[in-house]
Amino acid sequence: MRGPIVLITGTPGTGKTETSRIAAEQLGLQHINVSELVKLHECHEGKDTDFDSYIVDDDKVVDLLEPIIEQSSGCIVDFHSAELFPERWFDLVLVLRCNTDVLYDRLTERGYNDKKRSENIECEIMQVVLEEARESYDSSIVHELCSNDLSDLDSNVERVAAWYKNWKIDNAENY
Ligand code: DAT
Repeated sequence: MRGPIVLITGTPGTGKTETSRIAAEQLGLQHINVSELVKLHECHEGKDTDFDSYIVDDDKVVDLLEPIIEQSSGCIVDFHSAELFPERWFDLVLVLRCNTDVLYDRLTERGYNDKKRSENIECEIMQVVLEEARESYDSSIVHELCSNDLSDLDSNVERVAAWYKNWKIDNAENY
């Protein structure tokens, strides 16, 4: 039986990678940073020069991840989009949210150009990723979490840990 699969999603800069990295390390789960895999395995159709970002080939991403997910003993998938993955993959979907002033500073620090930063802030204001997640997965597994400061980071990691503990109890016979 495969292990628990968690999706941590949200607008770029909301803290997906940081949250996933710490939670995965603490819980002994694999961290799958999909953006890194897109670059490494060229699951894209080149770069959108206006936005300085890769045009992701969704089918290639799903084909690449499918065997990894199916054989996983437990992992956290980290990506800024929630709609390209099959619904059956995930046991828990966390959507990280951020205040716009906080996000503005993080994206500035990351060196995003004005257009890319504005696009992402608008995406956060319009709750694009949250809506995607709500449309793609059962509402009972989708949760919205604040990720503005370090206490949020701690409590979000704790949230994953508490969920994982329960998952292990519920799946004790098979896992
Ligand atoms: P993402 O993977 O969503 O693009 P990230 O994990 O790379 O975001 O985080 C962006 C920056 O913000 C990085 O410098 C770490 C910091 N950060 C992430 N979550 C945070 C939080 N809850 N509180 C304070 N800083 C945070």
